[in-house]
Amino acid sequence: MISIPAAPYDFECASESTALLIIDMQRDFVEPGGFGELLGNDVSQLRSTIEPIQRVLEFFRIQNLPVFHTREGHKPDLSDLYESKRKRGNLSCGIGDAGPMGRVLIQGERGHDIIPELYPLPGEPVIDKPGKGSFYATDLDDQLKAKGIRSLVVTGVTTEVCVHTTVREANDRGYECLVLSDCVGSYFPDFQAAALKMIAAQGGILGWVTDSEKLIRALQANKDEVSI
Ligand code: TIU
Repeated sequence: MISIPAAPYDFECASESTALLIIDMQRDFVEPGGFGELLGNDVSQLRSTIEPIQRVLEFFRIQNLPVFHTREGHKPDLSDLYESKRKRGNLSCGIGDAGPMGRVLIQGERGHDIIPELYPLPGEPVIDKPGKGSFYATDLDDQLKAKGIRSLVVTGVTTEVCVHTTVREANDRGYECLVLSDCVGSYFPDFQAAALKMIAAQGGILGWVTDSEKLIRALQANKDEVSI
């Protein structure tokens, strides 16, 4: 077992049953002209997550540990888009409309794709999801079970929306989630702080919180021990 310093107490996991989950690191959320900006947000708030996620991703890749990416978005015919979601926000340019990076939040469009800094390698699963949670209307649970995954290292955007929804869904399905505070981002600094507190409060009611450096240090120490 690997022990990672975290709040509210050390997170214990085994490397063979742990995966990295990178949630919705798409142009539509982190680059100007995408869905995030059309919603009125300052997307630069999210960009500090990119470098720490890159370091964690590189570590998982070098160690041959499983990595899952997700993308929020909809089919070009909008058959998986509820009217309630389409109308939300009364946007003049909303989901499915033509925006600066193609049709907003639509599969196959430039804005929908994952940013080049974190682009999936061939063979890394990419879960396309129509909702905020990564489990709703996807086969993520089946894919994790097939690989024997029990623990998720959670990164991505946005902390209080898709990250929180995913952590809650995972929690109710028996997964243990370790959220990396510097690898999850919100458009709202006060939401970021509150959302992270909510996860670790009450004895880790939804999971654990640490940062990328503590995770990498613990995984590296475990690897060194194993190879001695
Ligand atoms: N708007 C917002 O904060 N988030 C989303 O719409 N989706 C995700 O969090 N991925």
